[in-house]
Amino acid sequence: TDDPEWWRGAVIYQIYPRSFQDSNGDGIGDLAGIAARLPYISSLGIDAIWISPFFTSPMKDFGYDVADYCDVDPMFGTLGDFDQVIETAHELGLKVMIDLVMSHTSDQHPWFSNSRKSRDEERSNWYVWADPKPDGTPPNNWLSIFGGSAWQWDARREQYYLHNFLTSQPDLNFHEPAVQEALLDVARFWLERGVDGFRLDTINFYTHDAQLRDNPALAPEKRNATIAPSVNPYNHQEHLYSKNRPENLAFLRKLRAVMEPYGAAAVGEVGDAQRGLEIMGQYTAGTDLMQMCYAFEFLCAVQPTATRIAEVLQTVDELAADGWACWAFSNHDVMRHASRWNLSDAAQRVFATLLMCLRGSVCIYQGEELGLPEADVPFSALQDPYGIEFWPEFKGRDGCRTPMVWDQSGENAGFSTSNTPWLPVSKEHLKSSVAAQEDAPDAVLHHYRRAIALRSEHPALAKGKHADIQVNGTVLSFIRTYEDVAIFCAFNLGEEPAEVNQPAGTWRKLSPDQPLGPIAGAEISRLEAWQSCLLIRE
Ligand code: TEU
Ligand code: CA
Repeated sequence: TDDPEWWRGAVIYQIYPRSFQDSNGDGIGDLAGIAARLPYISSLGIDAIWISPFFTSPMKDFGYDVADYCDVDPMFGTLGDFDQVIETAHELGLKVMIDLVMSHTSDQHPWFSNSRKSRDEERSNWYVWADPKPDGTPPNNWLSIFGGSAWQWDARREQYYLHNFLTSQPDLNFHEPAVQEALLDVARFWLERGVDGFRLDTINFYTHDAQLRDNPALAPEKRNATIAPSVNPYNHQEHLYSKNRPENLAFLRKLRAVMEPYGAAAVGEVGDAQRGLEIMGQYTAGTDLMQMCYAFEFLCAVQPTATRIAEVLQTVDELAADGWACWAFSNHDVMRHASRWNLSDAAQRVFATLLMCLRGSVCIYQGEELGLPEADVPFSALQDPYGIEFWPEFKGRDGCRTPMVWDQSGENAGFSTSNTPWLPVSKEHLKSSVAAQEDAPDAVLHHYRRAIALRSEHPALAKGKHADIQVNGTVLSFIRTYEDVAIFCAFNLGEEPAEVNQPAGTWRKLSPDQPLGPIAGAEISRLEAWQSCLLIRE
């Protein structure tokens, strides 16, 4: 389809390529593996895939450290393999979004090699270099998300360089016009190759304060009490100057202008514990910035209550009134939500239905549709530098990155023929493999398919407005409206039966032949524990 608004309300399936399907037995997933599994992805009824980075990389952050933006890492295959992914995806009617990591490169990128050589190279100013304070300490108090100062001393240039993430991920200097041009060229390269859009990594980190002012400490009342400073001091600083700078908008406008002739869409990742939705509002306002921003609100540690979800939805309506959110419950950075929220099977189904009823676009992360719990990865098998740094208080991101479980064949559940996949397949996941669930009509996988199908059949669910967001004890309800269609959605997020405020008018059950878990009778004044109900107005 050539609908320029294909992204609005779309269901996007996130693929973590290392862990999806290995096609050549080296224990690492690859592009040919993805191509082979596209029919499965298509069978879910989703609209688009987002593939986490597969570019040339030393893999210190598993591809989020790019050494060549315009080539495929040999580990993942070739540009030809990527062309094959696009071609097959398009044949199946799937859009392809790739993950561009523009805020920083790998320290192995030739741009950085040149920049660190001396202060008079062509690309000397392409990264954020600064002199030490008189006592030799870093230029300011900015912190890295992955631990310690955001500044790394470079003995050759005798200066510090900025890295918001690993020391091996130096930040590009967006105040240098040539940097912006080079990055726009990267976007053009992939658009010319046929991609339909981008997931843009950490867009609120693009620009830093040129005066390098210190960040203030975060006021105690704004702190997340569950995060001790010893675990990650980053969360106790207000990142006023190291990110969210107003100059980001000018670059995002240029990027959008490059995308426009291709009808491409972008979802920008805005990580900010305090101001995420406000920044979403800024970055998705109007029609010349981002189409969508990726929201962290439901990637939270604690299971969101009906009240919390209502509050988030209302805040988006206020702060991003003409913008657009992209929601996710799980991704490659956080504990899988089945475990993070400690969900029963019934709870998991209600949350899946809820996700498919949210105003915004939505992402599901590979294995989420199987209801996989977080895998238990022992320290000895750990790969994630973030986990290694903060173990055991924070166990890192490997537990959500273990290989996809396809069937019961061999040791590796159909993921790989290697004896040593890069992360071990979780034994606990085996019973939930795709093959096992395909044969079980009651499986979570089929529930996801039905919920996704409802969303794509009803534009009201995908892109309708909200009306009447209500909380009644543990019950969240809202009405989604689009043109003259209205759909009432109610979810009991609690362990006890609960009352529902019935909307006025005549309503009938939506697709009674496709029940979303147990649907209550025509009288929906009462929902059982962990039950949802969708009604369409006659
Ligand atoms: O993540 C950005 C980001 O905000 C994460 O650091 C997040 O806060 C953290 O992982 C929570 O556990 C993106 C990518 O998704 C992540 O995989 C990369 O490591 C990071 O950027 C650096 O490129
Ligand atoms: Ca491989």
